[in-house]
Amino acid sequence: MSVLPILYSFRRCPYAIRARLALAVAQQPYQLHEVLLRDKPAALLAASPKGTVPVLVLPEGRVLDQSLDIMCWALQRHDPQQWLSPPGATLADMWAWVAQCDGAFKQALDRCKYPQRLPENDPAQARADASEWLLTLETRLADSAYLCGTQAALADVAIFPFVRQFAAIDPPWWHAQPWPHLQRWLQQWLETALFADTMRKHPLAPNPLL
Ligand SMILES: N[C@@H](CCC(=O)N[C@@H](CS)C(=O)NCC(=O)O)C(=O)O
Repeated sequence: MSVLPILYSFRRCPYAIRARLALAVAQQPYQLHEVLLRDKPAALLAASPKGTVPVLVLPEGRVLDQSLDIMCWALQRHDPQQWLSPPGATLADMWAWVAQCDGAFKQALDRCKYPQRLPENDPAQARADASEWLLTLETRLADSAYLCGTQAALADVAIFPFVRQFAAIDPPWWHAQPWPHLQRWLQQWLETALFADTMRKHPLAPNPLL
């Protein structure tokens, strides 16, 4: 068994991105196993039969197969930027934002991204549904630099990979929206060294990281 935790990950998956960001900021070493979602390794399915990524297998055998659990595990070990406890917000405040992202927004995002996959999907309605929540973020970010105040926190990091995915569906449309604060917030995250590191390409074979 590995002495380091093993992270099964897929580079572009927003859930995996949020997990990798938290592991990186928390300076937790791990071994990265980049996987193909259409050809999942048996070891991943043995650790977590539901077959989604990210999955973190700890050296003692414990398996974390939810991205938010991986974020919390990493940040509870080391949280140098106070992502779990930003001034002026509680964990409950942050979970509320993340629940909106992972719930209704993610559904609308998938309907925008894969318009043909769902029967009777109306892409215009999907975009309108997604935009409704993005406007909530825009309103919030007009008042404060980050979702939970003046400091970046778990809510921002958990959510921006999904907004990134939405923005990438139709970049000219995204840039034409009257959402300057949201656009700035996303752009700022995309330009961080942390994000660049997290998005480095890795071969499919296991790769020691950090
Ligand atoms: N609730 C899970 C969701 C993870 C998830 O759905 N990941 C997608 C990739 S973005 C996945 O692995 N899907 C399985 C597949 O496409 O086969 C989490 O937060 O980790």
